[in-house]
Amino acid sequence: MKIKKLTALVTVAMLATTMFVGCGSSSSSSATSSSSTETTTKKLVIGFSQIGQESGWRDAETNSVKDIPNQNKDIELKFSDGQQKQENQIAAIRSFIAQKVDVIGLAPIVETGWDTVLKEAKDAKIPVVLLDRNVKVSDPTLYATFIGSDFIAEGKSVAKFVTDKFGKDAAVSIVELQGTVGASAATDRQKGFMDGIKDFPTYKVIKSQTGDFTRAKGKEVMEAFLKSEGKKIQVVYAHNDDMAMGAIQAIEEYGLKPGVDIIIVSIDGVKDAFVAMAAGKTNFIAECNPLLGPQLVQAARDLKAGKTLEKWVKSDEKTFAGADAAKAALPDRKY
Ligand code: GYE
Repeated sequence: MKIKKLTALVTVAMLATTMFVGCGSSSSSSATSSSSTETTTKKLVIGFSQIGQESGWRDAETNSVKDIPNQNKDIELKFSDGQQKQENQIAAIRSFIAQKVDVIGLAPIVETGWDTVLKEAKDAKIPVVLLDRNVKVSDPTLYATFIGSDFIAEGKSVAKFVTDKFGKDAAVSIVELQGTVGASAATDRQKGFMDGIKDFPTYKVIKSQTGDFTRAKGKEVMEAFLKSEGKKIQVVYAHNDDMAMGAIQAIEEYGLKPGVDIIIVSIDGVKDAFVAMAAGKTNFIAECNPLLGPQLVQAARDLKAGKTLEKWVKSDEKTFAGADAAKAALPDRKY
């Protein structure tokens, strides 16, 4: 009797399982059939590893990338925010590889330390497109292309504005707010600027410290600079606009006039910087284009089609000096 009951139970359980499996298979077969109709229109999948949210520039780039699927119905985007940690970016790339995306986009927080994970992507035959910042790798075939700005040229253009303004023989005391330590955008902007003032031996960078590309840190570091150097400071060179905005606040709180008592020069071209320059609070902006989503799409399509890309697709950049230039440019600023 007991055995009979057990057999009945097992039979019911088996039936239920079959029904469940049957159900599952029918739904999965409908999924298969819908994906088979999709095979002709199979989406191109891009995995993008972003650095974080440190600046207005970064937000503009994020928006540009996140807009990709809206503008391109045949593209699926997987987006990951690294929250300022290289290890998070490496984990994101590994997860994109596991998910077998078609192309990986990477905005690398720092230049070094990417060899291993890029090799893994290469072994999986997934091309990597570097967006906005560059890497230093042992083998250049570890990435397909770098889409971004010439940071050395940006630094040089800032230096040229300063040397033109103060002239050959002036003794000029400069403080520098550096971007994220180890980032190509910081290293090269410093290099370009130093190169630009090298024939001006009376120009001195008297203080230089990182402000991590953020407004809050830019303000904090500028406060410390003002505390130790005070009115000696004639120029603030900020590696991005957000740190310049922080410096403006610090200078105002210190009781000096930014843009007048202290000349402020920075890079990016975000709207806030143009508003500040229109108000005379900052003096020079070297533009750096964050709207790289469409170029990432183009690169992904080309790679999927088997094309070899140029190793560096350079952004076009403009420079702007003074309140009038800022006022004229403001209505057209896109970020
Ligand atoms: O200038 C800065 C951002 O990598 C070019 O990163 C980018 C830089 C940009 O946080 O504002």
